Amino acid sequence: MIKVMAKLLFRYIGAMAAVLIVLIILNQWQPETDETPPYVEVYEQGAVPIYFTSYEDIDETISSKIWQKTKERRNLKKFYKINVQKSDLIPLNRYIPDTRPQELNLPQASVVITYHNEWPSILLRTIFSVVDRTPKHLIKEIILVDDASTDPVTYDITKFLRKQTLDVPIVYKTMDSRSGLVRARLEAMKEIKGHVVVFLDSHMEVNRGWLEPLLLEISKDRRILVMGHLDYINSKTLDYNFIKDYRTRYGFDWRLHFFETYFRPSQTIDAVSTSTLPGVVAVGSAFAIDVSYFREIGMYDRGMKIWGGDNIELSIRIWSCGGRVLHAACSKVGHIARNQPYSFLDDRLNVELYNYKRIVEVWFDEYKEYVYDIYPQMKKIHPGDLSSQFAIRKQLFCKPFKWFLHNVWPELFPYKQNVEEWGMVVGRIQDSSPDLCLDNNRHLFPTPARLLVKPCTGDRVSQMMSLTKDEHLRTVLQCIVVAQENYDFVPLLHSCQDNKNISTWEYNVSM
Ligand SMILES: [Mn+2]
Repeated sequence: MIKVMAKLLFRYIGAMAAVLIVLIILNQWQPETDETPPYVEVYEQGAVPIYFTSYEDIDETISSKIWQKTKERRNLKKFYKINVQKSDLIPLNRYIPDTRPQELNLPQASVVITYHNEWPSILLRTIFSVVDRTPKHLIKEIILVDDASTDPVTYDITKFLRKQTLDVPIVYKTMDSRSGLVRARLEAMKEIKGHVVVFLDSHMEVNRGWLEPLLLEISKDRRILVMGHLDYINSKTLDYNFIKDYRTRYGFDWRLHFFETYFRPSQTIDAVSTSTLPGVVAVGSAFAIDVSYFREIGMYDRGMKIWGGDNIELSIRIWSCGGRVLHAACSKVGHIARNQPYSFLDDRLNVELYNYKRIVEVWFDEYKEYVYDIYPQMKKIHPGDLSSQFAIRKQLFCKPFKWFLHNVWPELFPYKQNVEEWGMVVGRIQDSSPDLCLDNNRHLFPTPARLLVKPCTGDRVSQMMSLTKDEHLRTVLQCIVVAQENYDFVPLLHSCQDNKNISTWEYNVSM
């Protein structure tokens, strides 16, 4: 009986040992001992493991023998409450796993630069700034699209670039005929291998760490368009200019003119210099967008011609269809501001009005009449096929333009809506003197500025005033408030938002 039990026990122990061996082989399981062999470590690229073994490095007077004795004499593990012998066997610069949230694994970007007759050193400096100031693991490629340049010096740029050893792959594309910014950028989209696309103008210099803040925002929420902040490179001196902590936002008026303005006070009240802030319209010169999101929302309106309004259309579409347009504070990009040098195939205004008509017909609903008021000639323009744009608006369940005006761009005032009167405010100093009109001097900022009187021109942008039903006198972008200056009271242009002290006005016909 005892023999049988002993046999069974041996068999049992034998089976256990076999299972244990299999486990060790499969899981590389190791029994815990104090004498662990040095770790085989994987190092960050190029790193050499450094061990702390030479105690003389700390104090030359202490020989390794003394150290050895110290180690033996004390129960070090008990004294330090850490397995210090094991610590000695591990390199000081050992590899540890990256345990940050997945979202911090920034996606890779493809940088798209389109150009038409750009001067070589200007374009090349743009490219070199991207190569030099972008971490290599975050950039998939640079895609250069030559939009049918006619100047041979621009045409030859690729020859110079191909001779350089750049550690970023460059993809070269050429348009067969002048196609404009929108179609050139769409052509680049066919080549995109990165998760994010960054569109840059061809006359820029990206600054340090420019890409990471853009990618970080996209990694937090892919349904965004995120812009860098543009610093100014002077077109005459090429000086790189910037204003410390200056934050800019962009807007547009009923002319669909794009302009630079400030943030509303309520948008910046809790912000610090590094806070991401919501924008209205994207600046086309430098922005990033998730490639799959960009495709989902229909990319650019392919029907648009050369240039003009493309950034307004894209931004309204993003906001109205559930996305956001953001300003990243820490992505700085130098941009050479210059007057538009490109030759338009058609007359420039006609090209712009064609694009504007596509925008307002699809997106502006009843508010398109404000744009037609300014450009009556636009009514006759045929905007081409808009069916794909209407289909996008329907498919994405986009909100009406009214929502956009209320929530994203409340500064833009529909001057005929909820008003007692609208028009020019005309007056005379003497009976014999010419008519003068209240004029906002084309002030586009919400910061206070003087209201002027000027000869009446009928200009809707500077002289259009509305007396609202709640008795505010306002321009398309500001309210008129009475402020005390020394002993005088003066009318000032003032932001209508975040302002509880807007003056009230009366319209007295009998006067
Ligand atoms: Mn530009």
